[in-house]
Amino acid sequence: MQLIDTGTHPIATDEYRSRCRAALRQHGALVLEQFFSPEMIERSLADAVERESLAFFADSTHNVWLTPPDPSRSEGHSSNRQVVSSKGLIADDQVPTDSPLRNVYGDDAFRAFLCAVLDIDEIHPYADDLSSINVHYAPEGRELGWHFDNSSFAVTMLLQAPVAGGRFEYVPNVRTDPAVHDRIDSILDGSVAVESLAFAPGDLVLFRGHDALHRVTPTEGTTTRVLVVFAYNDRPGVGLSTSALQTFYGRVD
Ligand SMILES: O=C(O)CCC(=O)C(=O)O
Ligand SMILES: [Fe+2]
Repeated sequence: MQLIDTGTHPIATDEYRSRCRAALRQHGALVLEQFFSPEMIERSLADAVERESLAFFADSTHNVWLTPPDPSRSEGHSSNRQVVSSKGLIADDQVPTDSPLRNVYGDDAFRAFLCAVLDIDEIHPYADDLSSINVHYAPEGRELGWHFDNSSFAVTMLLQAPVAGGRFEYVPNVRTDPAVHDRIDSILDGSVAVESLAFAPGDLVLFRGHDALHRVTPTEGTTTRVLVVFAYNDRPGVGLSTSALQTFYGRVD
């Protein structure tokens, strides 16, 4: 099965790689439309829909930093303001062994392309059994609250768009702003304009979510938003702590 449309997206060429690298550097996000083949999307979506009932929904609240609350700060401080994340997910060990997602994740040409575009020397899977490939599900009314990612980059692919809602919204360079707490307040209060990133099933999305505050709005309508996260590290041997595994997956192995 062809995984990537290399006719439209010549990922092995220096010219294409530098164009993507420049665009990511400039915008903090890169959407490569129809990057994956229709067969790959169709197979992965069918596998994902079959496993939706296995998804773990933490139904948790968290702050934008994904850290525990800080009792030494005021209630309104950004470390104590809670947002809701109600989407669910399945972990790497629930993705079928013959899934085309595994072929993409492990593909040398794809990894070399990511290294070039992300400007990193090495790319490695997670050392734990749960984190490398995840499928996220947001049925009607479910969302992902405002947060900064712990990792410096994210690689995702939408498999199914909801009829409405499920919009990816972001504000670049918030973490690094000297007025970071005020910026967070106004974003959480909904008093400033935010940007949104449009992408469709089959698009490859690269996003620098470490410094950009971002969220996904609640799904509207009965079609579940389904999205794949390909999670990598630029160092070998990195796994999530048992407390992080428990929070994200409701289990540690
Ligand atoms: O669902 C998305 O499009 C983004 C997911 C995300 O921000 C995350 O998993 O940290
Ligand atoms: Fe994120």
